Amino acid sequence: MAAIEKRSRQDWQELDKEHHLHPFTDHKSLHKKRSRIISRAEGVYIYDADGHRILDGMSGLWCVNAGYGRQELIDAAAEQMKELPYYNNFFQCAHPPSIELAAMLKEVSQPQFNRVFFAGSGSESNDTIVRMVRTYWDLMGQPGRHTIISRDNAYHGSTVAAASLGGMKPMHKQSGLPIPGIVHVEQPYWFGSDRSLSPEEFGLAAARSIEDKIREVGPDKVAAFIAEPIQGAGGVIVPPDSYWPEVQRICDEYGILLISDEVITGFGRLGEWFGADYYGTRPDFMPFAKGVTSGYLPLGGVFVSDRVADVLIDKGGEFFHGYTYSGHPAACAVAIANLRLVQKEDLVERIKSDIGPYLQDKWRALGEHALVGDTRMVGLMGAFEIVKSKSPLEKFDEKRGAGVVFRDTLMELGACMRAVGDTIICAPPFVLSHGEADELIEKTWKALDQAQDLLSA
Ligand code: PXG
Repeated sequence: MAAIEKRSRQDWQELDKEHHLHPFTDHKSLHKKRSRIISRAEGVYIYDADGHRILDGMSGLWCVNAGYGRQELIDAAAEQMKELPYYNNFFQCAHPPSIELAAMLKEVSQPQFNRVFFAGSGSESNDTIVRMVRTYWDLMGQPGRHTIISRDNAYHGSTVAAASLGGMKPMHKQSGLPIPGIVHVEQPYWFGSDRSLSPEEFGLAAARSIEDKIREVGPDKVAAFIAEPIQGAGGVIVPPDSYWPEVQRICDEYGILLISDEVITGFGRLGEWFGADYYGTRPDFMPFAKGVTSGYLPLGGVFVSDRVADVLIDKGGEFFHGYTYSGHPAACAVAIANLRLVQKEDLVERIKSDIGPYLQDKWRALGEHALVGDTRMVGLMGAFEIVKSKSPLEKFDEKRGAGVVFRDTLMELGACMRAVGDTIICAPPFVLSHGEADELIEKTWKALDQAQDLLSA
């Protein structure tokens, strides 16, 4: 029997307004127009309570990689819930789903990763990393090494430690963050710079800002550097090719732990299993979440390299950290089924050699529209920039909300992407067909034309 009652759209909206506080939401403005109620989904489409079909160009929130309605995942959850709906991995216990998944994750990751620590979300995973990184250096006899370097405009989650790692200024301002021992350097956002350097020169300079920061803080005080291979929530910031090799060089030279935040890029999004594989880095930690279960149940975790895990195990004693839902059995069972599905359908390779290049070509062509100043897409993770004029380059006044005008227009046409300021971002499910890619692009062109009329009115 379904647990959810049948109600009209208006009833849902009213109840929502009265009782529900949403994440990252200005409630006063939401209450003026009410929430869009999404009531079901199938394949790459979501449906609202009025029955409108919307092509989901964001895979939910960068997570429904396998698409909606996958019976294998539904069955895995139901069967595991019948067998063992919950037990913990504390107090010298474990259960088959958490063990099986840990072993499976080892198989798809780089050779330095043999162990995984489970959490319930990406934010929790990054909290775990702050604790583990500092504990590692304490155990190495270097307790002064507690500073973690991150980047402006990074997103690493919303708990106190994860938001501190993040570089979102409004988040810091609202709650007295970052916590001590977390500092930020510039992001490798060439289009957002004054473009006086070539992208390659700019990439090197952005990487070297990490080295400058290490010298400023003191090399014996820096514990780790954390970054998303491609910044996601910050606007799909694809670094110039020169960036990551230089970052790896700097981390190696100063003995600093490298944390590759794979919450969005993990499990195939870039056409490789991880962003670290795509860029050829060798991280010491990889936090993950989202795509590990295709979002069907919440699960996060951290790949911990032998360099760190061996020290924690040999010298660490008890690590005073963990979550009730670390390795939740139903979530782990769904993750196992999801990874098998990704393997069986060869979805990572499909992104690399089929749907990725197919969508990328069409995405690049959007650059011919008068409103589009820059396009970029790696695997199935892309963005374009809405501009007022291309030459000379002129952006819209922030208050004009050009990105939101486009996003809302596209939604009316039946497709969904996200606006980060005037940057439009897109990350469709891995199972997107060629026909669905055509539909997404067609609707984008139409929405750009309509947005252009609205913005010039
Ligand atoms: N790291 C990265 C790179 C993320 O993108 C997190 C950590 C935190 O994960 P949890 O599971 O705690 O949310 C994320 C999450 C957006 C948006 O608007 C992006 C995220 C979350 C919510 C909204 O793009 N990413």
